[in-house]
Amino acid sequence: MKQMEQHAPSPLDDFLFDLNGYLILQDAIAPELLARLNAEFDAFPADLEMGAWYRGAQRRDYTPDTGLELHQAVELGAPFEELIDHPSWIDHLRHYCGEEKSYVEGLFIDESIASVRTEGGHHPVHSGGYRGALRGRYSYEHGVFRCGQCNIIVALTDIGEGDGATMVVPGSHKSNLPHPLQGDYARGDRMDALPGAVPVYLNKGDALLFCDGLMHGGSSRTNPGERRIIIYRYGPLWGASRFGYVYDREFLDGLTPPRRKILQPVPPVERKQSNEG
Ligand SMILES: O=C(O)CCC(=O)C(=O)O
Repeated sequence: MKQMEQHAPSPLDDFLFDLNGYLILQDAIAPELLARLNAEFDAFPADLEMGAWYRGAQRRDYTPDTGLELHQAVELGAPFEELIDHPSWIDHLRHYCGEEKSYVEGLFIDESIASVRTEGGHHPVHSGGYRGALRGRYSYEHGVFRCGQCNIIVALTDIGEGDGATMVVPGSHKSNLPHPLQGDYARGDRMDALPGAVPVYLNKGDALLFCDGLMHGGSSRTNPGERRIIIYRYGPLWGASRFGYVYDREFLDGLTPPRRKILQPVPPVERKQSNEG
């Protein structure tokens, strides 16, 4: 198996990430890992009920229109573990949201999702700098990035026109005003024609890296077939699982130490028997 090269963020990456809030990492995963991940997707039970578990992951679709979304995808098997500290992006994540050059340097994955979208599916626009949660906030000050959360979306299928590409509003991670035509997330408004939004077309194996504070969502899939992506959300090591998922000891012990450190950066303190009372 060919090892991928470690990619460090370049000055151009930093400039474009600051400017736009996202980067496209071409050929981020090797064809053989792509094939193994797609084989895992082929085996997903398509009729899994909401809330039901498949291996260590749970079906939890974000909205009725997003399609099958398995949360805790890191627990779906070995190929998913390889994405945790993948050399194509891990140094970018450490740099953008890993509290670099501070006393709490390090990363944590607080959500991981395997997503299958079919015809008619979409994900309404959300986030943006305006009144954004601290968790997704963008910041660059004193020569360091301090993003609250950055996402990696890995494309397992080619994503072109009509395939339901992720859309972003470049620069919106720094917005001070609400988008006047944003629509309503809960109502399921589609973002296809949102002024300022652009689709991010990807070849299978490419990855999209973006600050969660960027306005983003998924355009309508109008083509037949499936769009397959994996989303890993990274943030500082002191973060917590958004939905309260915890890893069991056996799973953590089976990981390589660098991967274990990203899923459990601060191991719990074991209380020792006290002599007093
Ligand atoms: O499905 C997509 O393309 C976008 C996903 C998204 O917006 C999210 O998970 O926050």
